[in-house]
Amino acid sequence: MYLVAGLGITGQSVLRYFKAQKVKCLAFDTRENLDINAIDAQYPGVEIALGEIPSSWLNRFRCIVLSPGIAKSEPWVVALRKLGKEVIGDIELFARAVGSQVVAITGSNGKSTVTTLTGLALEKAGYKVAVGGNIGQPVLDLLLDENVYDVFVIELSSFQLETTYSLHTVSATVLNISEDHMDRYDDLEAYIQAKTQVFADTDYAVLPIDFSPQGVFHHAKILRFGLDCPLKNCDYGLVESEGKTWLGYHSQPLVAVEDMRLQGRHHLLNALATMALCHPFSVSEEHFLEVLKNFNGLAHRTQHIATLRGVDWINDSKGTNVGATLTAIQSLGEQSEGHLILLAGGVGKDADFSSLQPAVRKYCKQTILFGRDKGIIQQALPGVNLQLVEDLPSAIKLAAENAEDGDVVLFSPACASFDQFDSYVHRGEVFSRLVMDLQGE
Ligand code: UMA
Ligand code: ADP
Repeated sequence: MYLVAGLGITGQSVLRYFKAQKVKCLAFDTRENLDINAIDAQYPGVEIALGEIPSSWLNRFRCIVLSPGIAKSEPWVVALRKLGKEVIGDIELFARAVGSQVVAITGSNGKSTVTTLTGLALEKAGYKVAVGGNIGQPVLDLLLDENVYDVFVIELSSFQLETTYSLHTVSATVLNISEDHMDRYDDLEAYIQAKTQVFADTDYAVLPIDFSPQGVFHHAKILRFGLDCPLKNCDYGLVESEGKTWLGYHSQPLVAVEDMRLQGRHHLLNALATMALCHPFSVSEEHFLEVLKNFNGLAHRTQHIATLRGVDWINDSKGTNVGATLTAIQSLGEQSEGHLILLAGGVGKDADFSSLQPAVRKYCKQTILFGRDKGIIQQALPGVNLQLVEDLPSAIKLAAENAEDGDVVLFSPACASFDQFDSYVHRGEVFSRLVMDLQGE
């Protein structure tokens, strides 16, 4: 018998999977006020507890399927482990059952972009591909799908990797490391350790040029990608040919940078990582070109929403950590020559916001902070032109009053959304709707 712990998107996919497999389980969520009516109706045989695990259940399960939002270090999880209960996640269940090839992507930023690009490139090359994981589509639902897939391309968070032990991948990457989720890890080292578990059993380890984790590779072949590296050290990097700069493999040009729809250093890195992840498969330069020529980015990632009275409004709600927001400020700041108005704030996850300071000073004429941890961010940015408001609608209103022709309003919170929104998607949708409402004013 299993205990499914957490009844969000992941927990509910585990319930569906167990139902299809006719596996018995109990279900539990720490949130006492969670509305479980819909869940209850769908899984009539499953007992559900909220708040605390009933003591009468303790002898009834041997394995916990833990949702990624619950830390393995929670005292009740630690206590259950001491009782000998096994703790796994949905990715581990997937790993034990999957019969096809898997490509896995983790890192602090760019995961969803690279996951999507890799899925598109493999599809273009004729593979039947399923894309899922932390990107929002639980992997177990992909297994229940009636389609038969050649390759699963999955985005993994550090949380998911903490409860994954037997995932075999054809290729896997840690795209980059910058501080995130410091409210869940003792230090950056512990966060890196969780991320590098993705290499535990991979045929090809795809690594940024400046990242050399120790002792996690076993039998893997290593592929390096990067921009500022001499090509001899890089497998996938930039190549000069015919007077143009290309994304290339060693000295072989593959796709001209000017042919990519998305520009910016981070997208060059994302494209190179995609090529490296596809290395073990048969994907040609024509396939990559088709994908990179047409890919216009995902919603909520530096997404242009509107130009109103000469002011560009950009939704980067997926900028949920300092590294992502820095990337957005730098790439848009260079284009807008210091005409940026930054809107940021939310749940800070114990991040060190001081690393934003040089870029904010250089590129942002004004910064408007909102949400739970606005005061913490303020303290980390001395000498910056800041204004503090309660919530996102007030921040948008203030930005609209202050913005002048030629300005760019960048909504890149550097924080999680859970103080005032359900998710980064909900937050991005609210931003986009409120910006569109400005049109009528
Ligand atoms: N929670 C409780 N008690 C519980 C269970 C959850 O309080 O018993 C809280 C968590 O602390 C968290 C929230 O509920 O605040 C959601 O947690 P969850 O584990 O139920 O999350 P799911 O709805 O299952 O969604 C998860 C991922 N969320 C997290 O890891 C927090 C989703 O990634 C992912 O798309 C989905 O599984 C499918 O795989 C979101 C995310 O924010 C986008 N990921 C983090 C990130 O990208 O930085 C890691
Ligand atoms: P993730 O899934 O890791 O959150 P996304 O692909 O959704 O990453 O991108 C989120 C944000 O991170 C983007 O809006 C952009 O600002 C930033 N970003 C994207 N790619 C990179 C990269 N390679 N390096 C640094 N920042 C990036």
